Amino acid sequence: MDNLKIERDGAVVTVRLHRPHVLNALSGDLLAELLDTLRPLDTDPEVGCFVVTGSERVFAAGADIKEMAGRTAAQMAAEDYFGAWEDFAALRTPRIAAVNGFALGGGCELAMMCDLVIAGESAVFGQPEIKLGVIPGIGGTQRLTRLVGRAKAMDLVLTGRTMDAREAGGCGLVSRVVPDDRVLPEALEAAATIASYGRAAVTAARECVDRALETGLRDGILFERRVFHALFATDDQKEGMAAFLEKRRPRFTGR
Ligand code: CO8
Repeated sequence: MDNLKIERDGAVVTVRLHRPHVLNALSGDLLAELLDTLRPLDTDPEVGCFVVTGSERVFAAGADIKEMAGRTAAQMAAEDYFGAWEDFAALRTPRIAAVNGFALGGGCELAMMCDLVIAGESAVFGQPEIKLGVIPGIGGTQRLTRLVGRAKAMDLVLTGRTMDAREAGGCGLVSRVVPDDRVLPEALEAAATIASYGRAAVTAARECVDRALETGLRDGILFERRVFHALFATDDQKEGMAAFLEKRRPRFTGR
């Protein structure tokens, strides 16, 4: 592992982006390592949540500009350059972005591919690609617009300006803004909490919330209700409700 540092604590796996000389710029090798690492863990029943983080200075300063700069349009298309980020987005294990410092371009897009974004007060978000003569290319125009609305997305994407954590929290990009030194502890705590719940319910919950961004209200409500009904086939539903009625802590088994 050259570009990542991986730690596992029980059911929580922390992935630390580690390319300090280029402010954690996202390269093809980094993406390949990330997917090679997370794919097997994604189907491990003992793993309940991923935390993705960077350093104190930077989450990720975007896609690796040096790697991309000389490529032709034909090469980009032939390789489907960075198309595999959608494989990261499609992982089924919940994931939390723990963001300190810059989350720019692809870094902001990576944060948006996570289920929770926990940011330090000094974090900086933005889609500055317009300044490089390009546009966001890992879902930025699509996810940002769904999360923060057209007005703010246009402002960020067309001017390339950055926003601080407070603004990002206020507009729906960030789940929680915390003191800088609390980012990783809060993320790990949230991850352990999520990992302690029944897996079927966690998967169902995140799929239903994400469905809200992709479908009409009537279809979304029906999808939610059907999934809700289906959870009554799990042992964890029986255990969760029995534990409540018996005034004890539930013991979820993932069945
Ligand atoms: N790629 C490569 N190298 C980078 C990147 C990057 N994204 N960001 C920083 N670096 C390098 C710098 O070149 C510098 O290297 P060196 O020391 O050799 O000169 C080193 O990291 C430190 O950077 P700075 O000296 O610039 O540090 P500062 O603290 O002065 O500034 C900033 C920090 C503001 C974060 C600044 O580095 C910056 O603006 N970086 C670029 C941010 C950016 O434009 N990001 C968008 C990149 S494009 C993108 O993400 C598109 C995604 C879609 C691609 C998918 C296509 C399908």
